[in-house]
This record gives sequence, C-alpha cells and structure tokens, in this order.
Amino acid sequence: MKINEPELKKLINNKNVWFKNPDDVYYLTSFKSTNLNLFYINKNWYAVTDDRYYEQAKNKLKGINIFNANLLPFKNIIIPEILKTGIKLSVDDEFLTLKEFDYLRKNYPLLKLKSESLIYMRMIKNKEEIELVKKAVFVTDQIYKKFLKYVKVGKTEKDLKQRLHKLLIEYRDCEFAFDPIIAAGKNSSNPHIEPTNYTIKKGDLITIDFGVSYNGYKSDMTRTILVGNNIAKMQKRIFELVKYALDKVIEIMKPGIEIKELDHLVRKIFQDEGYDKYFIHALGHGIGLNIHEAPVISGYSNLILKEGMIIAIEPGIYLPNEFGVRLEQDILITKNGHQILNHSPIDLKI
Ligand SMILES: [Mn+2]
Repeated sequence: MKINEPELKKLINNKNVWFKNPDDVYYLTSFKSTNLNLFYINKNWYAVTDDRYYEQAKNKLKGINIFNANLLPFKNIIIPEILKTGIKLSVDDEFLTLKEFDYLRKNYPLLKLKSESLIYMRMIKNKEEIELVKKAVFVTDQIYKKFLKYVKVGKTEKDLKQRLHKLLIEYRDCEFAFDPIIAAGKNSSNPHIEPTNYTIKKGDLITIDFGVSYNGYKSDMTRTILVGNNIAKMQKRIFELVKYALDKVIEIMKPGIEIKELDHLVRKIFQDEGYDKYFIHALGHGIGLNIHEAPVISGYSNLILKEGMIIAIEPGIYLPNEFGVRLEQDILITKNGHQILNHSPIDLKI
C-alpha cells in the first residue's frame, strides 16, 4: 500500500507518529523488512534502518528521509536529530520495548512519548487489499478441497498437517498465515493445540483451522468434519448448534451493527441450550496483514461494523475431554451487507 497522505492524515490526526509495528510499516510503505522504523514528524517522513536494507530503502522509499543506523550502538531506535528537540511522539505501546524506552529516556530526555494504539489504522481495507484477501481465501478453499480427499481412518494429525504443507507448495506465492491446527477426537476440545501423533478413528471429529498469506494478506478458515458415517447424537447436536450460531450471526452483519451485538447474539444462542460456558474465546477478529487484527469481535468492543472491514467469525463449543466443534468464515462488510468469502463446504460428513 503506497502512502495515501490524505487518508493517513485523517487517521493520525496530524500527530507525530513513530511506526514500529512491521505490519504498519509495510502497510504504509510496501517495504518489507525486520528493521525499519518509520516516523511521521511535522509532516515529514523519516525511516531508520540498517545496512541490510539501506540501499533497497533508498531506492524504493521515495519522499522519505532514510537514515542508516547500522554503526550506532542501539541501531533499532537511533532516530533523527529532530527528536532531540522535545517533540511529542505517539508510538504503539505494544511494540516499544522497555529496553528501548530506557534508552530513549537517557539519550533523548526532551522527547515526550505518548502511548497510542495504532491498530485502527488498518481496519478498513481498500479495493486492492480486499482483492489480496480474496486471493488468500481462494487458495485456502482450493487446498481444503484437495485436503479432504486425504482424510482417512489411520492417518495421524501430523500426517494431515504434512499433507496441508504439501498442498500449499503448489502455490508458490503463498505461505501459511499461521501454523495449521489439526485436532482430532478428544484433542478437538482444545481450541488451539499442536498436531500430535494421534491416529484418526471412525467417529472422530476433526477440527482443521488454517489460512494462507498472499502478498502479506491473510485468510483464516476452520471446519469441523466427521470421519465415517456414524455420528453420535451429541456430536450432531453441538455441530448443528455451532452452525446455527454461525449462520445467524453472519446474517446480521452489515455496516452500522455494533460489534458487541454479534458476540451477544452467539452467546445467547449457546446459553439457551446450556452451552455458553463452553464457548471460551472471542467470536472473531479482523484479518489483513496480520491474522488477528482490529476489530476484535467481542462483547467488550465499542466499535461498529463498517464497509471494508474483513472479519473472521469463529464460534465454537468445546466439551472438555470429549470433543469440540469450531466453524470459521471470512466475511467482508459491504456497502449494504456482507459477503462470505469462503466457498468451502461446511458439511459435517465427508
Ligand atoms: Mn481465526
């Protein structure tokens, strides 16, 4: 994303800002690195990097004053002279370390730091970003379709994870958005668990949660499937309840809806059946350059849905030591409603 000055100025309200989050830096400059600090100070741009990126940055980042801080003692945060003048600088507190903070206090005593969350900056996706997420979702759907053919009794969770990796290799512009979750049988009662050597048996439920990253933009999808034909009554009941909640919540998603309302709706549906205490995580999250970004979909949110948000909705019920069901769809908020981006089937039986 090239810097879109008018948009950005609106977002940061003409403040002086220090961008430290690599995703924010990439969003603003399209420059990928593990060490590029970006500053917007008195309407000028400054970037500080090191030898590894300096030449590239000079060539690619037009209109930005580039500093090479390679030889300086604290290269990650040596910053332009201007900071010695005692300006006020907003910085995302999640990305400033205590070590850096102490260093700044000693060496830039006049600098006033203001802790500020910048997570809202990337919340509304533009056309280009929406296309990139759609592409990531498309690849996820393709991989899932091929993956399903491989799921059989006798395979282990690790076998299944390895298969996902093999299928991903075909898409050379993609990588996994996060380490895929494959949880079968009792393991599925943990929302997040590492794949094990557990061997899949008839009648097991398997939760598959994975997504891909395409040009930095992420998808996130979860399915719960049954191995074999015989479904236990309880499995069917929980699956149908989670599916019902997913459908109901997506149905109401459109600009203007309060985010906490989405969370309340799902918890109410589960509560009516006595399962609300087994829904042990937030209902969802924004996706974009990061797999979990603003807005968080929870009962504590004060935000409303807006056109251009892309949100993963993932209700789940986890019965300890029995099994769990989670279903997750990626939803684009459109002008008048929403669009479900995933096309993978949500059938329980395979
Ligand atoms: Mn998710």
